[in-house]
Amino acid sequence: MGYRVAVVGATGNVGREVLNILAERKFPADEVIALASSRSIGKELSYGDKIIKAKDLQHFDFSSVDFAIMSAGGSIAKEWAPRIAAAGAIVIDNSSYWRYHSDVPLVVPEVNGHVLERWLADPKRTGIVANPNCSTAQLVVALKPLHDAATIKRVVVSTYQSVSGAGKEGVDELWNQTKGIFVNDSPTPQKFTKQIAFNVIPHIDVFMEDGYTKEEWKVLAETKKILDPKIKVTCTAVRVPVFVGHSEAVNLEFANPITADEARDVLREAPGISVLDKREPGGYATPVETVGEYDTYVSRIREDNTVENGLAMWVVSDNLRKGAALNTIQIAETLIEKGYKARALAA
Ligand code: 11C
Repeated sequence: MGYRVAVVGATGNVGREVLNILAERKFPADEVIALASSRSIGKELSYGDKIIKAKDLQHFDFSSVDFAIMSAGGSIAKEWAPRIAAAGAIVIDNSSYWRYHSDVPLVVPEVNGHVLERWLADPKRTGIVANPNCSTAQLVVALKPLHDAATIKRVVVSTYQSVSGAGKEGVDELWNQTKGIFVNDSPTPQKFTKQIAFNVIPHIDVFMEDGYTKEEWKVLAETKKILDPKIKVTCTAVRVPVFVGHSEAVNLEFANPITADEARDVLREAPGISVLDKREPGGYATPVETVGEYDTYVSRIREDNTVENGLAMWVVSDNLRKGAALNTIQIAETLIEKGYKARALAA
C-alpha cells in the first residue's frame, strides 16, 4: 500500500511541477489529490498521463493524508500547515513562513537529510518540514561537498534570478513586455519595480533596515541553518530577463587549501551535481539548459587568488525543480527512507 499525497497550491507554477515530478519519479502514491483555493476548484491538472481536478482546500479532510506538499504562499502556510499537521499528515512547506522556526527543520536532502531521522523519532515534532528558498537550495548543494573537503569560511554570491521565481505574474510580465517592445508599446512595470525585458533589476523581495533585501537575507540565514552557522555569507540578488533557471556567481574563501582541480573532482562525486566545466566557448551551463533537469550544474571553477584559499564558480539550476518542487519531493522520499510508513499501514 502506498501513500496519500495532497498537493496544496496545485494550480501554481510550483504546484504543477510537484505533480509532474511525483509522476516522473514514480513516487509511491496510492492517491494524489490536487488542492487549491475556491476560485480554482475543478481546474484540470496533469498528473503523469492522468488528468486530476483541483478540489477545495477549505473543505478537504486531511485525516488520512500522509504528505501535504504546500506551495501556496506564506499566509496560507501560516494558517493551514498547523491545521494539516494536527490532522496527522506531514506538511512539507515551500513558503518562507516556517523556515526560521527553531522547531521546524529546513532541509535539502543532499546536505542535511540526516536531520529528518531524529525529527521523525521525536514524538513532540511539529509535523512541519520547511523547504528553502530556490537560490539557497542550489547554492548549498554546491557548497556542501566543498565545505566537507576544505571548510568554507566565507561565501560571496551574486544571483541572476529568473522571473518564474516571482510566479506566473512575473513570467507574464516578461513575456508581454518583450513582445510589446517590438511594437513600440511602452512597458508598464507591475510585478517588478522597473522594466524587466532587456534589463536587470537589483531588487528581489522587500528592503530590510540594513539595506539588504529579504531575498539576500534569506540566502544567508538559510545557508547557515542548513549547512553551518559559522559560515559567513553575503549576497546580492538580481532579477534577470530569463524565464526559468537561477544562476549564481559564487566566490568562496576556505580555511584549508583546495585547488580548482580538487574542487572539480569533489563536485563530480557529489549527489545532485553535474559538473560542466570545459574552459572553452560554451563549456559551461546556462539556465535554459537546466530547465526540466534535477541536477544543479557547476561551471567556471577556478582559483580566486585575491584571498587565501579562494575559489570562484558558477552555479545554475531549475528554480522550479531543485529550488522548489523537486526538493519537497526529495524530502518526502527521504522521510520514507528513514522509515515513515503510510498511515493506513501503520494503523
Ligand atoms: C524569487 N527566490 O526568485 C524567490 C522566490 O522564499 O520561497 C521564492 C521565495 C521564497 O523571487
